[in-house]
Amino acid sequence: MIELDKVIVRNVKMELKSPFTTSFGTFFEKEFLLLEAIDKDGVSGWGESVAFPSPWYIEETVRTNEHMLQDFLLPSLLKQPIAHPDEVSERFAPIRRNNMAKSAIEGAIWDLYAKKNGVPLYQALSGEKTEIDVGISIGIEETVKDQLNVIEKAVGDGYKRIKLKIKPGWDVDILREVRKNFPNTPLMADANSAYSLKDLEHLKQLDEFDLTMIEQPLAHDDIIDHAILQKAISTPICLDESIHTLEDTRKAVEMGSCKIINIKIGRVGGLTQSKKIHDYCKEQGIPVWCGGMLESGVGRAHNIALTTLSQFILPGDTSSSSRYWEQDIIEPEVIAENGVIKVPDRVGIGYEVNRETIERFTAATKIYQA
Ligand code: OSB
Ligand code: MG
Repeated sequence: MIELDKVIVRNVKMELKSPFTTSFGTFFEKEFLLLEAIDKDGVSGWGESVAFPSPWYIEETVRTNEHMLQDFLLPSLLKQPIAHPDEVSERFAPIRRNNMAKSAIEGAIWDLYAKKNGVPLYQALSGEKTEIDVGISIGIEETVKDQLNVIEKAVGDGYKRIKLKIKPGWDVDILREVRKNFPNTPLMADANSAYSLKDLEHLKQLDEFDLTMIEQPLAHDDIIDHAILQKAISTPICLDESIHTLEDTRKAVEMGSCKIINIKIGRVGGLTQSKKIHDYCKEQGIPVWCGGMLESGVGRAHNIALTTLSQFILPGDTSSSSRYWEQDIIEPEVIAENGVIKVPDRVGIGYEVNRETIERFTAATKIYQA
């Protein structure tokens, strides 16, 4: 039984080493909620909300997450114990969407559960791999030269694939230039919903670059137009923003809207739902990979644990801590060496949180008592 004593919700701000630009805007720093669930025996489990301060990626924000946690999600967990983390998403089922808020506390409960059972989180999830292959997501730079330099460093670091952010006006020409300089590097592009079917002829030009996939070219809430686009291009489409549930996944796969799924734990409401989507994709022969949201070490640790499941065939976005942070909030920090992360075998998320560092980065703290 997991009987919670309290949940501490910290509002954390971490400086990014350098700005990160997508089709929808630029991140200069990372503000997020860090959750610590403490049970009656004093054991702590850690979770991270991947909601950003502004709703430009999907609709959730740091503040909507605070609201949902405070008024709905935490009260339902604090008043009644649970036997297994799978029950968290069941208990949250009457509450529509708000998946990032749900996932933040569910992740903390999974960590707590694994610690209480004396096992690493990846084993609690039935993960199989002891090391995972990872890629890197690279933001839009101001000049072609800058973009090529950043890619060159990432290739030198050994990442297994390079993901480039694209947008109208920064797509075909830059990809041609990148391909010319890196003819054999596994390359993909992420549009973060910057196009529509009006751009269909334009997007066909991407087929010449041998991309492993194009991620979320069309609207954040679309699966219909993506099916039309997928029929017109040979580059596999991967859906990110459009996938919030197993049902979204089933519909996208059945309609032929994509050939690959990006699973982000926060976007789909937690690890239990991520596993369900993973299992369905495995049955269907659809490759999956784990997306990133500029996470701190706690979120990274959850991504690593999930990626140990067998259908995570393609390298994900979980790069080294040092790709974004001067100092991460976990110890040791996450290290990808030649594009490989060794899965930690300590209990729970497998990394120690550094409470002093967390304290330094915390702007506000709220405590919710059972
Ligand atoms: O679409 O995958 C995305 C970052 C912020 C918002 C959306 C996305 C991303 C990334 C970064 O691509 C991935 C990472 O390194 O964490
Ligand atoms: Mg994406």
